[in-house]
Amino acid sequence: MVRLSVLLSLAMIAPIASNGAQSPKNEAAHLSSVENEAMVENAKSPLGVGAGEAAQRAEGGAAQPAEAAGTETPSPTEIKRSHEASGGATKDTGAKSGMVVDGADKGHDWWWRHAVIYEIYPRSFQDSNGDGIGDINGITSRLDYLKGLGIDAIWITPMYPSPGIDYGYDIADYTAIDPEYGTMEDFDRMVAAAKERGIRVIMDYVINHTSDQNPWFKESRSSRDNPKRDWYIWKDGKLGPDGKMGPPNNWQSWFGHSAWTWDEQTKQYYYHYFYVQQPDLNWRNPEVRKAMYGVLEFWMKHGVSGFRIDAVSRLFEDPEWRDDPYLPGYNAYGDRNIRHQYTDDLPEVHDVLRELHSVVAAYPGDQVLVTEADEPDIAALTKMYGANADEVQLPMDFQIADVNELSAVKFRKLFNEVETNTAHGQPEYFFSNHDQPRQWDRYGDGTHNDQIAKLMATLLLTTRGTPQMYYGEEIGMRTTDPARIEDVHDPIGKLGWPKEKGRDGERTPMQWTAGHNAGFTTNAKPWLPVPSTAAMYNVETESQNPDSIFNTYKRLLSLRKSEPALRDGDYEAIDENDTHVFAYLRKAANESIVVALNMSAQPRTISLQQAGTTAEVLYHSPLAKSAASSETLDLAKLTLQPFGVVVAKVK
Ligand SMILES: [Ca+2]
Repeated sequence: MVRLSVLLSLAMIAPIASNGAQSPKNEAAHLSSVENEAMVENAKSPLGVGAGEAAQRAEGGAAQPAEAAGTETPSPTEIKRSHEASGGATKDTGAKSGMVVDGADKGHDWWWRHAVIYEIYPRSFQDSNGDGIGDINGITSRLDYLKGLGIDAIWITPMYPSPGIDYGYDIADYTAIDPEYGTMEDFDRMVAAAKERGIRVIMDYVINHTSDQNPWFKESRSSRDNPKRDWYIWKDGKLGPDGKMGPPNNWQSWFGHSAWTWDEQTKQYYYHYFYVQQPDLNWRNPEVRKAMYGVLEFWMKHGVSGFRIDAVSRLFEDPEWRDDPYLPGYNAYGDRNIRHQYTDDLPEVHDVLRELHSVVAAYPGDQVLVTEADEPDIAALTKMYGANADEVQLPMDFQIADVNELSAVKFRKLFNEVETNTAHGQPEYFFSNHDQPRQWDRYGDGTHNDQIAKLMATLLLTTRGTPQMYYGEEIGMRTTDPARIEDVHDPIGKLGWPKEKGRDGERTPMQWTAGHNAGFTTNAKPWLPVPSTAAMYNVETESQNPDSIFNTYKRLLSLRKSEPALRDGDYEAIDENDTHVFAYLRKAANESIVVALNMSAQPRTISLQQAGTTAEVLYHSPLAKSAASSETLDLAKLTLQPFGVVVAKVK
């Protein structure tokens, strides 16, 4: 689902952002609810079905689970062990203070701990049949490219049948492929071809709501006594002081106005956190859980290796239906500001995450769960791992994604927090995705943007964690908003124009070549226009230039694989008083790699003797005139150019 609060800081960087104007998204972000301390009693609903049982039901019990790419040993829950290094208590002792983390066990080589995940927006990646819309066969045709780049897994945003109100995040059928993107056979072929190349497939799992065109909802709204009535949140209206019937309470939709919509036929309101066409599922109903866990089984049988769970904090609402508290002022939609206290981050979310974990853990292939965890701080993010490492392996770290300025101080603080949090879990880092302006626009200064793109690549690919890239960031794609309201596809942009131009700008077609429509489609009219910058920033052109953004990514991805310290090593910040240069060590048993990132527009000379005396350059940008890779650096006196970076092996 949409990520809105990520735009919170955009206003601060307005001068360099392509669409830096304060937007409804930004203002809505201010409403983002923080943790809710006084929350309802944690009422655990029964799962109602064992994972294995659900697996059998999902496809008549006949199919064997498909082997995922690079499948190793099965991943039963008992493999989870304590994280001794960080002092986490073991499962047996009932960890209360410490946490244990799935994958902390050095004896098992969890693929997702050292994988690089690449997010594909399928509509915009590669069109194979000339209709101007990217598709599954298009992705398959680019798997060699992804393998060559060094990608281990792809997360594909929704390709399920959908009316497209929220571009796929309103799902009408969870176990089918939208004909716009191809067929189930195309999907199976893609997964098999990916597996041959050692690439895993992660599916988007939109869990909070369905489309109003989903047959489940159609049944639910057909009558008050339909068996699926309780699959969604239905409620009588409430008489207001004026004697008129109104919504049950003051809950607001993320997109403005009441979160309740009146249904004339059955004379009740249904609840939707997001659009009117996206009714929320009732996760307190065991049948809903059973059906949604069956969805996981279905895709695992088709060979996927995990799921990215959408908008997970919104799964539950206050069972007492209390009004949310008002905050001062009004939002961009003209509503009074409220805190989403009773509709966000209820503790029962974690019951569901544990259940999801057990469903996928019963399958082979080390299935991974990634969450859209737009948590306000490290403590909230840490909770996503689960007290016994029994929830999510990879919560996406939006804190680091959304620093939105090149600040050595801020990045150091956040990366240090990740190291010292009680779970010491594996973080997932990213800077761009389909919901926010691309990093080129949010972190660029207008003068050194290409060099900054290389610095961001270094930051992403040399820190401890699982990096997630967004298609096109490896060639420096930038946000290109529509020029006219008639051209806008994203409903947010239609609603908010011209202040808010929506998310089309970060979803433009992948730029493969300098030729017609950047090689994305043979159609005269791609679904979104190809930006003019594609003439310079494309895979074909950049491949020829050893110092391009593309070749920087390639080099760093390759180093991440070849250098154990970058692949698996510990992280340790060094020279921590420097306000301009963010420097750190990555340490494995037999090697130590130093990384220094100059986050300022001036040359900086630093001393990193803490790391050692000399170091051999693995990657250096921009390359100093005298320098070549294989150069030996004097760590006592090291000069970095504006936004310059160095990655070097300590001798
Ligand atoms: Ca197509």
